[in-house]
Amino acid sequence: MKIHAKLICCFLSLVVLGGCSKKSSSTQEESTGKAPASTNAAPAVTAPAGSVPSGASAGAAAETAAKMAAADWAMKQEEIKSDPNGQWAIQATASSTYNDAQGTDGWSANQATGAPNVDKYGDDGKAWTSKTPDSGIEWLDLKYPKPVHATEVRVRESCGSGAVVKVEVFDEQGQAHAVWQGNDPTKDLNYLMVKFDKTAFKTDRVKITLATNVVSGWNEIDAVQLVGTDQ
Ligand SMILES: [Ca+2]
Repeated sequence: MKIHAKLICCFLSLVVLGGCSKKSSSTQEESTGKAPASTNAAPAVTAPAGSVPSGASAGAAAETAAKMAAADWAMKQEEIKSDPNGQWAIQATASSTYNDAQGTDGWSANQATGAPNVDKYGDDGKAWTSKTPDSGIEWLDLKYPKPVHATEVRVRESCGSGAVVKVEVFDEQGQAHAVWQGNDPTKDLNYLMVKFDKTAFKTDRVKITLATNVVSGWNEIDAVQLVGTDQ
């Protein structure tokens, strides 16, 4: 019941702010002086600005563009989900979890294992998130069933997207190799796609580091796919 209420509140705040809050109370946000989360989260059903004619045809063009974008998004999600070279994590640990969630509790590290299961951008217990929303560096460490020569890591972000700052894979000796470090461009419910030259070693472990202070509100990760091959 508590979670239900929390989700509804989150949804409402999403509608109002376009951001990713967990605790409902706007009073809390006001009292901390935190600016509303960025509104650059692209609305799923509005037209690109500045390029449409006026009148009814504008509305129709906008609707078509939105539908096309939504279809592209769905196709991409499906393609990734069914990638024969992709694996989903089977174990995970994290620097911290919301409400100190353990095991299969909502927002625990384990919520980032398995295939993606968050349907809508926003706060959702089926994703991992850290204990606090904006305090700084947090990490998620994931294990995969099969060691592979890796070529890509795909991080599905589902709330407060854009806060990943580093992706590492580990070799057989347990040595970390950074495969990406930078400014995460991910917006909304989507993947950060990190492609790199095929690793000479095999890996079955990925570590995602976030700087939670760079995107206001809760930064949640639904799932992480490791892509690679035997040879
Ligand atoms: Ca999940």
